[in-house]
Amino acid sequence: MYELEPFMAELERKNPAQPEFIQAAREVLESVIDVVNDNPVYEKNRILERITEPDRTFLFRVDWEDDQGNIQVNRGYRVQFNNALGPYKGGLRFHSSVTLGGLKFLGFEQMFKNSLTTLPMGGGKGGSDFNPRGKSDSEILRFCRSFMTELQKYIGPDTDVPAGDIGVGAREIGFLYGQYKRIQGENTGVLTGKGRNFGGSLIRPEATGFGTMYFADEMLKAHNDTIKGKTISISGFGNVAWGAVMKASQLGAKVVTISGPDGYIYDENGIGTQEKWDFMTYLRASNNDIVEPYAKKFGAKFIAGKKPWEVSVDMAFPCAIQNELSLEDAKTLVANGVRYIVETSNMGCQAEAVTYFQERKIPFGPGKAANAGGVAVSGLEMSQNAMHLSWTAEEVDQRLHDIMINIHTSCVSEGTEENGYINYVKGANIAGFKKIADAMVQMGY
Ligand code: 2IT
Repeated sequence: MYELEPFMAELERKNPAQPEFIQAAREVLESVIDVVNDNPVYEKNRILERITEPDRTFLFRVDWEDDQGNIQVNRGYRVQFNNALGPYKGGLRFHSSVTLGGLKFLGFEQMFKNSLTTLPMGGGKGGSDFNPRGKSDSEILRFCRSFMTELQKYIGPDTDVPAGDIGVGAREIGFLYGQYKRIQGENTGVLTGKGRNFGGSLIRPEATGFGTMYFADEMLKAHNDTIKGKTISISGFGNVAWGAVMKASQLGAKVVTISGPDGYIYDENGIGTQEKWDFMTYLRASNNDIVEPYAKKFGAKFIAGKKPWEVSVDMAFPCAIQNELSLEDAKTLVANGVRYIVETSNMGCQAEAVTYFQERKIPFGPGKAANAGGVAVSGLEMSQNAMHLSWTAEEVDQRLHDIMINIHTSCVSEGTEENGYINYVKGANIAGFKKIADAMVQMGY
């Protein structure tokens, strides 16, 4: 029999100063421990010990030259967490907060998320503490070249397929892929999120945001409700927020906030026009990491230094970064009448906030289910690359939609409690875990 607390104590002892990894592991283990103890074959195969230890981790130095001719030094990482279901798959994050522990949490989450998509992908994550804020395009190019010069040793289209994440969008993927191709001399699906002209999939840029709205739509249907007419708050202003804002508007909801490190925008008219969506893309490409210019351009309010969770809405979608929504924020949202939370950033809510929502029986969709559309379309990009052809936007969007509906169904079947409350966290963790654990058992140690 596994016991949660002694297991967690040992995991913490082995992974000191990795609080996010411990937080992510605790959440999954709390959900799956009964399933594991009911199936002795899992303990016999030491699945919990094996699933909480990455297969391997690469840590390397990245030297690059800034525009003044100074040599800058950053750290690069790739965590290959688990490849039981397929090649390691997961994004690269360029952000000043990146640490090994942070990437281990992301790789761990990625493994279960990828399992939920039902596509053949294992879990991995990588990145650097390089901060794109204020960097010129040529600095970003030089950094990407240097980063890939080392990373290319460890990845390949059938072994490990990175993609984007925070700070890594189409521009960075293009630079990274260019360097991979220069060194390896091959056109392969070794990265996803590529440009349209060199193997990228239609709908990949929109996929995470579209997917979270498809998932939300299913959540509402399961509660005899509809997304049409709902008022929504979104945090962040990058790729994920952009896709989510567009799909929410198309489904008839009104998004009233986006946010950045500088504060949040409150747009009472709704962020519902192509011009506003294009402006979000422009803000991201400008490398300044601020949203304030939106307020001036569209006559909306800018609230400096605050998060959007103080606004009264029907649904809240954290779309920025881990732990961005605290217990205090959860209390404010609930006091203001929020009815659904759809975590779209990876582990966007602190553990106490999640518990607070669940105790009040507020439907809470966890990131590893709600945001799986991004990596799902990455998986579809791999399929298209392997076949050397490309699908239409309609075909990719339809497959994405079906995958999100299936993920919702899996959450409901594994997570519905006796009182009828759908515990999406538990459902996603159990459904994601079982496939990986069974594959590991079947393949031996
Ligand atoms: O967190 C995520 O799922 C991603 N950053 C996307 C990963 C991918 O391989 O597309």
